[in-house]
Order: sequence, then C-alpha cells, then structure tokens
Amino acid sequence: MRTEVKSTCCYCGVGCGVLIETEDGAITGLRGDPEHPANRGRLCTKGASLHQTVDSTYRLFFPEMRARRGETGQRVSWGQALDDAAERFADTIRQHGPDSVAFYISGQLLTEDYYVFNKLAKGLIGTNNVDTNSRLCMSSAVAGYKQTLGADAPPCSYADILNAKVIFISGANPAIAHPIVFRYIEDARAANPDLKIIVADPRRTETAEIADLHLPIKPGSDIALFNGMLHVLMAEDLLDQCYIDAHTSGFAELAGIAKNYPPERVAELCGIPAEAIVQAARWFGASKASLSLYCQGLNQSVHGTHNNVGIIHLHLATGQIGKPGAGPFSLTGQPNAMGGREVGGLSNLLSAHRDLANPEHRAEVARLWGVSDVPAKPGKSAVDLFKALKSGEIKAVWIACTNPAQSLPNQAGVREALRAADYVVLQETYGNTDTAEFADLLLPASGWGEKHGTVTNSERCITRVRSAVAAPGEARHDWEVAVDFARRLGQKLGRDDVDRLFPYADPEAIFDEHRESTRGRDLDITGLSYALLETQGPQQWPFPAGASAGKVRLYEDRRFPTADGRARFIPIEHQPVAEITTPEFPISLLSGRMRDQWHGMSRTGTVPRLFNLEDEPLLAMHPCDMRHRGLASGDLARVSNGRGEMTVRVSERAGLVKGRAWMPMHWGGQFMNSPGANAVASDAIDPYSQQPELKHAAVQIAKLDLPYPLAVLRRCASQSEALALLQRARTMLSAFPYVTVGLYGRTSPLVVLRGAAGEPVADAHLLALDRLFGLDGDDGAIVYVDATRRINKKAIAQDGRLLGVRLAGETLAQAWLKQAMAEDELDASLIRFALAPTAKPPVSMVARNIVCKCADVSDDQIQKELAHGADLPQLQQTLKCGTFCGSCVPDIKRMVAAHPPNMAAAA
Ligand SMILES: Nc1nc2c(c(=O)[nH]1)N[C@H]1C(S)=C(S)[C@@H](COP(=O)(O)OP(=O)(O)OC[C@H]3O[C@@H](n4cnc5c(=O)[nH]c(N)nc54)[C@H](O)[C@@H]3O)O[C@H]1N2
Ligand SMILES: Nc1nc2c(c(=O)[nH]1)N[C@H]1C(S)=C(S)[C@@H](COP(=O)(O)OP(=O)(O)OC[C@H]3O[C@@H](n4cnc5c(=O)[nH]c(N)nc54)[C@H](O)[C@@H]3O)O[C@H]1N2
Ligand code: SF4
Ligand SMILES: [Mo]
Repeated sequence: MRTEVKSTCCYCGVGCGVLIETEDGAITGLRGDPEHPANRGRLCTKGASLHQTVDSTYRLFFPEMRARRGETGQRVSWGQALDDAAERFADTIRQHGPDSVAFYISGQLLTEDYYVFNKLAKGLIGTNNVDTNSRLCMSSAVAGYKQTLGADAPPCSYADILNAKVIFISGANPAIAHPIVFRYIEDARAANPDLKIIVADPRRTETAEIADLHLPIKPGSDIALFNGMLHVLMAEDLLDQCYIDAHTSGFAELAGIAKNYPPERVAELCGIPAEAIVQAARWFGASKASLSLYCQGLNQSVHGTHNNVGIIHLHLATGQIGKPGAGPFSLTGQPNAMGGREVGGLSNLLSAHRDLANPEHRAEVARLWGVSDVPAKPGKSAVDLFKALKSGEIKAVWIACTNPAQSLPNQAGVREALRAADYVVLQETYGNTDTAEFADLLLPASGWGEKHGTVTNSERCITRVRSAVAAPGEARHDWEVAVDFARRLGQKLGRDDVDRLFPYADPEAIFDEHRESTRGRDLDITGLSYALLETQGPQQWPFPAGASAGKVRLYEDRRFPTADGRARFIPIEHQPVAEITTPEFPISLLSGRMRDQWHGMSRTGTVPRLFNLEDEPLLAMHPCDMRHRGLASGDLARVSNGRGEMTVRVSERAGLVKGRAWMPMHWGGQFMNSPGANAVASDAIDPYSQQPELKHAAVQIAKLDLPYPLAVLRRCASQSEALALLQRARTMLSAFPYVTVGLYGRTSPLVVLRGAAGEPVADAHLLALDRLFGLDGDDGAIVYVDATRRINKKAIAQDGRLLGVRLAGETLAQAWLKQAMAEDELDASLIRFALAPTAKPPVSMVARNIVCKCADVSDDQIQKELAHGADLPQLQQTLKCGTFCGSCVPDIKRMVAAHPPNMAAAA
C-alpha cells in the first residue's frame, strides 16, 4: 500500500517540510510539503534525495561491545549493553565523582532526545558535562543575542526576507548552505528590482554572485567592518537617535570607539576599498527595512560573540529591528540547533533559556525536575571536554549523533583524547564514521524517516518529525536509549527516584514536560501540544497558553528581555584572528560547505549522484599562490601546520583572494587518507561562547611529487552493491601516499578510487587492487602495458559494456570514462578507447553539457525527451530539471523553442 507521511528534512536549519512516500513498509519516494510554511513544497538537492539515503548497508543493527577498540565488536543484547554501560558509568562516578563522566551530543537530535540527555546529566548524575556540536556551530550566536538583546531568540522570520529593502549577508553562504532561504532571496530580488544585496565574505561565493556589493574582507575582520559602518552611520546622520535614546543603553561608549574606525582605517583592516564601506553603510542606514543574515563566517571565530554583537549593533543604532523586513537574523545550521538551545543543551545553559550561573534558575529547574539541586559548577564545553578526556579529568564519554573524530578542530588532540578515555559509548545510526573506531560500545539509533518528535527551525518554528517506517534491526530511538540507560544507572547509583524522573512512555510525554518548563519564559510554548501541531501545522514560538498564533516577529513592542527592558550596546574592538599568517605559514585556510554534501557524509556520502558536482576532495587556491609553488590544477600538495597535515589535490578557483585557500569540511577519513580540514584547523576558542575558530588556520602548502597516478572506476548494478564495494575500497586508504575513494553516477552507480605514489606500483599491488574491484579476470579484459614508462592499464567489459577500468602510471582518460560509464553509454565500439592515453573523449562520444546542475540533467537527456514531444512541464515532471533553483529554466525554454515541432503534436 502506498502512503504519504508528513515529516521534516533532517539536514539544515531551514527546516523544510517533506512528504515521505512509503510502500509496503519501505520509503520509496519523497516530495516537498506544499503546506509547510518554511518551504511551501520546495526542496534543495539534499532534501530531494533523502529517500535515496535509506540504504541500510552501513547501518548499525544491534548493540556491539568491543573487547579492544578498532576491532569488530561482539553482538550483545540491549539489556547487556546498557547494564554494562551503566556499571561503567556508575563505577566511574563512585570513584571519581559526577564530573568524571560527560555527554557529547548534537543539534541533530530531536528536542525530546535532547531534553532527556540534559536531565540525565544535570538532574540525575549531577554534572553539567553535557555539551554538543552546537558549540562548534551556534554558541557565538547564542552569546551574541544574549549580550545585546537579553535573550537567545532570532527575532525574524523567512517572511522578512521578502519584505526587506536591503539584505546584508555576512559570513554566510545560503546559496549552498541554506538553499531554500536563498530561493526567498531570489524571490525578493525578482519582486523588487531596487533591492540591494550586500555580501561580506573573504571569498566570492555562489551567494556573492547575486550581490550588488561584495566585500571580500580579510578573514576575521568583521568587527572592524561593523564598527566602520557604524562610524559612517554616525557621520552621515543615518542613526535612529530616538530609538537609541528610548530603547537601548551603552551607545555613548560604543560611539566613542566607533569614532576611531573611519573608512580609511577600516579599509586597511579589512583589505577592501573605503568607498565600499561607505556604500554598505549608506544602503543599510537609509533603507526602510534592512535585514542581516549571518552564520559560521561570524560564529566560528575567537571573537565570534563580538562579531554577532557587531552586526546586531547596526540594527539597534538604526532601529532596524522589530518591524517587517528588518532585523538581525542568525541562520541556524543544524535541523534542531534551536531545539537544543531551548532545552538548555549546552554545558552553561539550563532548560527553557535559563542560565546555569543564575542560582534562581537552578532552583527553578531543580523544582521542576523534583531534585534537590542542579550543580552550580559549569560543565566543560566541547573543546575543553575533549582536552579533559585527554588529561584524564573526564574518564567516560557518551557520544550521540555527532562525529567528533572528524568535526572537531585539531584532530590529533581529539583522537589522542578518545584513545586516552577509559570508556567511549557511541550512539549512531551508521557504523562507519571516523568516531566509530574509538568506541567501546556502539549503540544503533533509529534515523530520519524512523524517529518521531519535534524540531525548531531558524525562524523559531516548531514542527513535528514523524516516522514513516520502522527502524531496521534492533535500532532504537535516541530518547528511549537515554531513558533506559538513565533508569539502569539510577538503580546502580542507589537512587529511588529514577522512575519518577524518567516516567516517559513516548516523546509526547517528554514534550509536555519540556513545555511546562517554558511557562513564563521568553520562549513560552504552553499553548502548544502535539495535537495542536497535528491539526494546525508548524507553529512559531513564543506561543503561550491562550494564544491563537505564535509570534512572527519579536521586539515589535521595543521592549527587550533585559533588567531595564533596553537592548545593550557593547564596547567592542577589532581583534585579529587567532593565527596570523607568517612567512612559514603564509596561507589562511578557510573551510565550510559544499551544496550536495552534509558534514561527515554518513548519509549524503551514500548517494552516488550527490558526488557529481565534486567527487574528490579539492583544495581551492588562488592562481598566484599556485604558480608561486609550482602547482597547476590537478597537482597534489601537502597542507600542514604544527597540528597536522593532509595530502590533497589542488584546483584553481575564481573568487579567492591571494593568500587564502578553501577546503570543504566534508571530507574525512572515510574518503581520504587524513582527517581532512580539521587535521590543521585551530582549536582556539572565543572567551564568551567557547566556540572554536574553525574558519581560519594558518598553513603551509607545498607541492608533492607523486609521479605515478592511479585510478579505478567500477560500475555497479545497484547502490547497495556500490556501497559494499566502497567499504572494501576503504581498506586501500592507507595503501598509497595519496588515496581517495568515492562514488559517482547517474544511470549507473560507480565506485571511484584515485591514488598516487612516488614509485611505480608493483604488479602484486595492482593485482590486489584488481581483485578488490572484481577486475582480476581475463574474460572480456583488455590490457595495456608499457614497461619502460611503467604504465599498466586494464579494462573489463561485460555484455558489451564497460564494467571497470584500472589505470596505473597514466590516468588521462579517467574523466570522460567516468562520465560515459556513469551514463551507461559506453557501447562496444568505445571499449577499445578505454585505455587510450587521451584526456579528450573520442569524437564518436557525445560531449555532454549539464543543463540543470541541481537535478543533474544533461542537454542530451533533454533532447531525447524533446524528440518524444515533451514540453517544459513534462520535462520538469519526468527529469525534474528546472524544479529546484529554477536558474536553468530559461535555458530549457530555449531548448524547447529551438526544437523542431513534433509532427504528431502539431497535427
Ligand atoms: N550543503 C550543506 N548545507 C549545510 C550544511 C552542510 O553540511 N552542507 N551544514 C549546516 C550547518 S550545521 C551549518 S552551521 C550551516 C553553515 O552555513 P554557512 O555558515 O553559510 O556556511 P559555511 O560554508 O560554513 O561558511 C559560510 C561562509 O563564511 C565565510 N567566512 C569564512 N571566514 C569568514 C570571516 O572571517 N568573515 C566572514 N564574513 N565570512 C567568513 C566562508 O568563506 C563561507 O563562504 O550550513 C548548514 N547547511
Ligand atoms: N573545519 C571545519 N569543521 C567544522 C565546521 C566547519 O565549518 N569547518 N563546521 C562545524 C559545524 S557548524 C558543525 S554543526 C559540525 C557538525 O559535525 P558533526 O556533528 O560531527 O556532523 P555530522 O556528520 O552531521 O554528524 C552527525 C552524526 O550523527 C549520525 N546520525 C544521524 N541521524 C542520527 C540520529 O537520529 N541519531 C543518532 N544517534 N545519530 C544520528 C550521522 O550518521 C552522523 O555521523 O561540524 C563542525 N566542524
Ligand atoms: S534547504 Fe535545508 S531543510 Fe530544506 S530541503 Fe534543503 S537541506 Fe533540507
Ligand atoms: Mo553547524
């Protein structure tokens, strides 16, 4: 039977609604939910391919206990697994006190999961050592909002994007990281030709492409830019003095500082022209509605809190807040970064936006939970938590829904910490993340499409997440695991109140308790219930009892949740990045996101077509920096600093300023032979938010001569077959000085391995490689060997079609071969070209242009449909081209118009 279940996309903080299609208990398809307020039916490429991530090849099916780390675990029952874990935790707590254990959780957990973990640590065990990957993500935004506005609440809504007259995007790349938000920006531009878009980003990003003004500021110089803009606003009388006088405090002191930031000085500090600063300030100040959008470019910095404060200042100084189309709108990264903040899921927070440092707040939460007290001592934040693990101060850690052995900076230190830990529990959906190797106990969690509860998106909108299918094997919901563990631990610790503390039978019971904790707080949701969310759809907070709707916009009444009701200006000054480049480490390495991958790629990395934009880790560099090092696009380089190193292929990319390089954060130990960008990233932290400076590291880049290249391309019959082969290919990741593995594909999924060595690869090694990829037979094989040039190539065909190619010593043909194999178009006549030493496809092969980059549709696919009489709507229906960002629709229309009219249709 076919059904559709309403749920939410589990990737970014836009929080799009989806309709999951199921048939006979399996997920078979998916579309955007036309009724969801966040996306109104639209989805980006990641969301639209969610149903392709449900392959279970890498899933954890049952709890596994390991006698030795890194070795295959022993299957155990849930009872045994959790009893053992409870014994280990109880033992550690008895011997070394509650602060010797810790939980490291995630903004991708549901609010209900989060709530239980928080109560388990702070309420039951009595430690505040519960921190999350939101520390790497949103903690500077939290601190920035609290310092200025008094509470952690993004005051805006997506509707404000459509009402804005100026959109100031700083340290965010929504075209890639929040694509549906970017669709709203495009809509706003289409509806209002006078809209001005300003983008401040050290790189010329995809988002900067639509900007009227791009400010390619020096990394980390945002405070100087914001203070400089304030200087211009003051000098040109663009302040809203009435607003400042009536609703804020502290302006005089900040104005005294801003005086020292004239455009000429700021131009110097930021590395941009003074006129550009003046222009940005004029647009911002003179507009009827200025909206700021910002994210990790501001947050991931040693002065991330003040970066946030600086941009909020501009809104307070011009009264651009609390009205349609205006306000400082911090975009949240993870799907439930907001929910985590709401339940107090950081080591310095408490339930419902309460503060650990506040004795009254602690007493309130203790009362709510029915415990004698909540510990006052702040817990460790992410970076410090792992340092404490390394020093032995923390001995046991429970990791859930995050992959610290990839996503934390300074991986050498993090991995040492995981190795040093007495006991590591990992609660995961997949068994093949970099962190899995360090776990003593692996617990299988249910994943997207299986679990249910609630999440809150960037615009404070709470949505139900619903399960469409049952979890595979013995996988259990995260909240269930936490509750079960809590009860067992409580018993071992001799507590008689565990059943009272954790009475929940389902997520709704947890939600109801969380709801009660918000009564009278800024995020009061006492008017909400699962039933209301069910009948009336997603709702924004606050939504107090008696309300008929949530608040679209905060601070319309110009009262702020501070002691005197006024928002605060904070005296802030420009500060340098933690690591200034030096002659030894001359390049500033930036890191961030690619459109089609999600973090450590445990899910997106299983979908072949999501590799089609980029299927190999690439370090983007400026051409001058490359020339200076004798590098050309495609060469290999070693990127290093005092913390670590990685070997990576370099590519020249427009949009980078000299001295800056760019590496996506997604590639880690599952796809390359190093931890990736975080091998070198800095773990220096912001003093207020404790967020590490993931965005900038000073590195050295040197050419690496590995003259013997290697490439294997293997076509597979199905995605599962490809994933199984990819997993086997991972055993080769340490076989050569440079190795990467990945997928690719359209009609047929491919597994791709690339390598390079300093010496010719021995025949025995080649044979081992051929065996691994199933290319060792003679049937249908063609071989080319040139012993003097140390070239050795082999191709195997099956049923007249190419099955796989292994090229060693010379790999020129790999790019077009990959294309042809993925499209399943390499017919018999082309097989003999497979070993040709040419980077260009044979003339008989059609060169393909990808028309729709989102749906990955080529011009010849469109031509084929046109030959069958298709028009634009039919093309959109069958190929999905032009249904995502829509930027290719004009091209498709041109193709439709140019196509000779179909005789049958014309008749
Ligand atoms: N496709 C995709 N989308 C995602 C995610 C994903 O993994 N993949 N992850 C989600 C998550 S958790 C998050 S937090 C968001 C992140 O969303 P974003 O923050 O928008 O994305 P990033 O690419 O991390 O960084 C944004 C930009 O900051 C710029 N930047 C670097 N240093 C500076 C600086 O000093 N000043 C300024 N002004 N800019 C700087 C970078 O050049 C980059 O273009 O994305 C979410 N969406
Ligand atoms: N250099 C550099 N490093 C960065 C960043 C950067 O820009 N540059 N960005 C940082 C930011 S903003 C973020 S948010 C972090 C993200 O870093 P991580 O949190 O490490 O990223 P993910 O790969 O999303 O990890 C989530 C894990 O949870 C698993 N999972 C998925 N669903 C479930 C579930 O329902 N239950 C359980 N138990 N597990 C589940 C997934 O398989 C996955 O392995 O990375 C940070 N690291
Ligand atoms: S924009 Fe974000 S929430 Fe929406 S479909 Fe894409 S990844 Fe999912
Ligand atoms: Mo994030």
